Amino acid sequence: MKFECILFEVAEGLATITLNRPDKLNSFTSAMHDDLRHALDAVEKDNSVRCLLITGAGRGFCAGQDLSESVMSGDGQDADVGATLEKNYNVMVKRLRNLPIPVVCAVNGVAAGAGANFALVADIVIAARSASFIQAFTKIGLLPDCGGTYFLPRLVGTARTMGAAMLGEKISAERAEQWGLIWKCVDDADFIQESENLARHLANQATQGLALTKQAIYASSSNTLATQLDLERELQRIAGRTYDFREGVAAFNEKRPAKFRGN
Ligand code: T3D
Repeated sequence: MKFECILFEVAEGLATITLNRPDKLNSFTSAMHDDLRHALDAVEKDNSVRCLLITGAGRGFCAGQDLSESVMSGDGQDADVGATLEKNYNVMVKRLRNLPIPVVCAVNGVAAGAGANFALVADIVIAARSASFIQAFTKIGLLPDCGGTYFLPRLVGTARTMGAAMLGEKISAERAEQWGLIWKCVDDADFIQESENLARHLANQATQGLALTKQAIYASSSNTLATQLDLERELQRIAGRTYDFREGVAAFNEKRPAKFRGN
């Protein structure tokens, strides 16, 4: 498969997408969206893939929409930002959220605008200490998109969301970890190794159990306790019928590491 704006590889159950327009801080172009669409097609079709890792090449993670390709970059007469969201960003966010495997985002540098919220789509976000998150939209008269108005208040509450969205200030990776915006901030020197270790670990876990974990946790914000308990019961029934559950219990009882197959 040929890609123009990303690198894509699959090895030992781990698919890795690297946004690859480093000179422009990996900002999104329509060609990059096409590449991401095709990479996600490949991930969805390949049953051997048990974890997806997303990161960026160079000093930035992703600076959001490439503003030289913005709907506003011409005369702006027919600007319809909603159409761009509908065609590219919204589809991508929903596909990533619904992937039945863990998605890890390794934020190597600045993540701004749609790039910041693209990172937050992931199930687990790890960031280099020098990385940062900027809700840059306010500086160009837009509101947070790419799921930002959904993810941010759920992750950090309304007060911090409003501050981040209205002021557009840089939020350091350390602060993002303190706020609970991301899972972990790690020293730059350890970042690549730790991100890969984390993703490889997940690629060897009980994949179906992890898919059901995602499903239950993401459903919880709109469920009552009673509905959520019912959902846990139903999903645990499914998990309880997997090979990996049998293997996990057997491994515990036999005092040996489990060898999960992902089903
Ligand atoms: O169609 C639509 O418009 C709707 C879609 C909206 C979704 C969105 O994502 S809106 C938000 C778009 N993003 C931004 O507003 C962020 C713009 N970038 C920045 O504010 C800064 O670049 C950063 C704070 C992220 C990083 O600053 P810094 O000083 O570390 O780097 P820099 O020098 O600004 O950028 C380096 C290069 O990347 C530079 O190119 P050059 O001059 O060396 O050739 C810069 O122009 C380019 N770059 C950075 N961000 C973008 C970009 N080029 C195009 N689009 C970008 N978003």
